[in-house]
Amino acid sequence: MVTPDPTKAVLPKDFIWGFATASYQIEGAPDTDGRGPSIWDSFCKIPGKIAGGCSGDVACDSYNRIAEDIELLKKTGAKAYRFSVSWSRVIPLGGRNDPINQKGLDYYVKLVDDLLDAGIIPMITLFHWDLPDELHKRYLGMLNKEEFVADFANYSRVLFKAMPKCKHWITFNEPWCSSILGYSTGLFAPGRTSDRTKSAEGDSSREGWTVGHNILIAHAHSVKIYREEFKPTNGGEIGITLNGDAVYPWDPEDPEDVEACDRKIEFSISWFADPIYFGTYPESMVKQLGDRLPTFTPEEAALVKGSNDFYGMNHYTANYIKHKSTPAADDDFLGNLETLFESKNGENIGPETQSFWLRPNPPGFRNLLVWLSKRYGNPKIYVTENGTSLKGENDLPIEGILDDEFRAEYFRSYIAAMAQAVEEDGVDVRAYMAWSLMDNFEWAEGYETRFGVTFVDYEGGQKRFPKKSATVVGPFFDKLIKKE
Ligand code: PNW
Repeated sequence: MVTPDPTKAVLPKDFIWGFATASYQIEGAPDTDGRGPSIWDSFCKIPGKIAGGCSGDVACDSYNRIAEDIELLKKTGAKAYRFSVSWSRVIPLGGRNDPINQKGLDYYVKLVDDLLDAGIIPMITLFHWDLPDELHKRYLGMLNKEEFVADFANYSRVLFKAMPKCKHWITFNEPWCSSILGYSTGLFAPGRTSDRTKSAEGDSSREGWTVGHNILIAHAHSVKIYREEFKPTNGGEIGITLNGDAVYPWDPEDPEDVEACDRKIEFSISWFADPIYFGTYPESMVKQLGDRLPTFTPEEAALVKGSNDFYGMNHYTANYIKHKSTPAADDDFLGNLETLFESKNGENIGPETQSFWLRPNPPGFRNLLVWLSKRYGNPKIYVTENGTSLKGENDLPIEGILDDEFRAEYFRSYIAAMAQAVEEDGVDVRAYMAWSLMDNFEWAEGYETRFGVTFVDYEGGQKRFPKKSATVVGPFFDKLIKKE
């Protein structure tokens, strides 16, 4: 089914849209101008961790081709660009007493200036998973609350000070992924898990929850610094970006499946959003995890509560949710339930993509926007990522890759669902960043999975070729955004 073209402008006049990327996924140049290694540089060196045994060593070579990338953005008509800073480019060893690498910092200062000159609003993510490797070696990185919080505070301050012209800041990208994939399943750097076939160290029953807790406190400190030391003079705003999938009960007649749906969202989103909006963890998590879930001191709870100027939302897919009747396993992180692509009645959630976890289901986006808006008191929402891979895209000849109607239709239908949530349900969405500006290093899936609206020819010297989808997003938003 083809989504009808929007007939009405329903998004606010100052709505901003654009594309997102992340440092380790696009920059390459791991040693250039004094950059230090991150945990992803080290993780990629471990055999078997990344599909095809590849790394971000070259990626899209964006560190050297940033002028070209800005041209790409201009061609799409984008109003904004969300990118992340590589911490170890700016402070190669990462710590608060370690030297700043001026050349690394200058790269981002110039990027902000060049974007603004091109009429594009910069949106900076401070942390998109590439922790300086030295901090992991020194004190186990995000597992160490005192050290990590102090080092992240220092790093944030360095960036806020250097880039007063940036008015949109995101502290952490998807802390769920850092915590669970990095410290419970071990699929992402630093790869810690209880599974001794994958890692010599780790405790999946506890470490993920500890890391999530420490990230929340680091986020809150960074927000306090921004609000007290920078916001009064620079204006600007700051928030966190959380990932979460939409949910449908596997059996809509079974109240336990219906209840498990909320629990699924609580274990992914509310884990972070409840402390930020209410100062407490969700009851369902406290109940299942007991003392494995850390507790906030009253000072910490007060610091974390209210620490969002906007809600950053990354969203891709949906699942059918089936409750489990047996007690939760120690390494369970979903809320004691199963996530499925088919319902009891045999309905399919959406077509397959190249990503095992991703099946498009646009109405789910609207449902989740409504759920979030209700639970958190109608916050201002920035969609900071949304996009899809295509089954078998990498195996197509270039003409096939450039004709990515499946991705174009994903964007039309997801953006239309978002517009409905705004118009009919009163959800306050103010920004939308498509993932991603270009094909890039898709973490453990390497380069086989492409998410870009621009094809990057990895074998042919990282040349860029816009796909059909790159030309679709702009005109679609043009019709949806009010002119006055
Ligand atoms: C997000 N999952 O990650 C990230 O923010 C991006 O860096 C990434 O490239 C993009 O989505 C596409 O994957 C996710 O396994 C990675 O459920 C994995 C999952 C979800 C999000």
